[in-house]
Amino acid sequence: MDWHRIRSDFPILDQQVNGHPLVYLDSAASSQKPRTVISALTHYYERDNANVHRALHELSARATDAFEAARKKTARFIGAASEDEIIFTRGSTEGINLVANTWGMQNLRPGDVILVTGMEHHSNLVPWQLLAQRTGATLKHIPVLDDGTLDPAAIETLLDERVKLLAFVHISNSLGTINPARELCARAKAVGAATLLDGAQSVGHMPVNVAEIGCDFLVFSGHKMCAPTGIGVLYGRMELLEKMPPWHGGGEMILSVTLEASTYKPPPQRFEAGTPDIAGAIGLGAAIDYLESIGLENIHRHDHNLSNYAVQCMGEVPGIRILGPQSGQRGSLVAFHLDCAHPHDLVEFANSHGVAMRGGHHCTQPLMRRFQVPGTTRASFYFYNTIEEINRLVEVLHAARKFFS
Ligand code: C6P
Repeated sequence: MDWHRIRSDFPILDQQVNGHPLVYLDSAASSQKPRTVISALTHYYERDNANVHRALHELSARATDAFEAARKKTARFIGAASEDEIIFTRGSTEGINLVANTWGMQNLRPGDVILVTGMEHHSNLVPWQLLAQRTGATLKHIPVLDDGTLDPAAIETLLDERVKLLAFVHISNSLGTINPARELCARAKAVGAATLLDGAQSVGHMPVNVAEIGCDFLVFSGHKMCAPTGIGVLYGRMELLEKMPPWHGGGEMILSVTLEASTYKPPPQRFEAGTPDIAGAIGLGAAIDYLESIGLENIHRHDHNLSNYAVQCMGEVPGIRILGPQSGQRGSLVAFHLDCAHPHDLVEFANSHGVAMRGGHHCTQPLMRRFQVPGTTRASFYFYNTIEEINRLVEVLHAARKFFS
């Protein structure tokens, strides 16, 4: 693979920041966009822009075709049985809230258990807390071991017949841990629990196939996989979607409306009230084409090489503590704590050297408490990053040690 040529598909990366070449290491927060995605958006707004599903004129027909083609592409990309199992959302957060407010409200009773893990992003925790408060169900979590993996003994004891839903993150945004999705879904299924997989950090970084994994729901965000912000996906198994009531009411999700009551369309339209993010969905389709032209296996391998190399080199910086698995398979991010500097100060220092990282709790406050850190600094990679950029990061970390000591 010519990764340097692939990198040149991203115009934003070719710039100086604070007098240094930009080193963008914040893709776990949001990825950069290749020219093909930017062009798809420009083309849509310059040639085809109109509302979807509503009018019979040419532009509306073109917009509708492109929007629905993106849905089809997304279904194929994640191995869904039908495009009707793809609901466009604003992102992972909205997808999880949709499931909590529809499937959750319909299926949970006092005494039932919602099981999550101790490494969830707030998006996959707060909606379940709200749901537990509303339904009387109990929220439990699988604890995280010191090495950043889930405690297998606790899974054994916690996953019983009372569990109605297991909701867990595929790749932790704060540890880089890759959870064994297939195995966990099979165990949940064996006790009759439904499963929701938070793929915000995995989809677009590795092959993710819902049929192979066996999850009931999958959520992900376009902006973390080369697509625009404002578009995301909720995949749901049709057998479950069909039985779920609507969440948002409005245009496009109805069959008929009287002043007193309404009937609803089948999925996915039942869950897509109002004008959707048409350009965003088309951009997501372009991002999928782009990622597939490189190959998800290739991206995964490159991600893995970068993060393993980073763990090795960064581990040699005095006073550093790297969270999460230290070897083996891990996601493309390294979160760490440097004993001499607060994460926010370190992020500012790195920024003054052109290196973009994120510092703080990364929307995983319970996990920060678990590892007794106020927050971490996180370097996150994607396939457009290079070994040279990691070397630059390590140089900057050594310089930071001198500066803050
Ligand atoms: N994590 C990060 O810097 P949204 O905001 O809906 O696109 O994605 C939410 C979300 C859910 N799950 C996981 C595992 C995530 O990492 C994220 C987003 C970003 O880590 C922003 S906090």
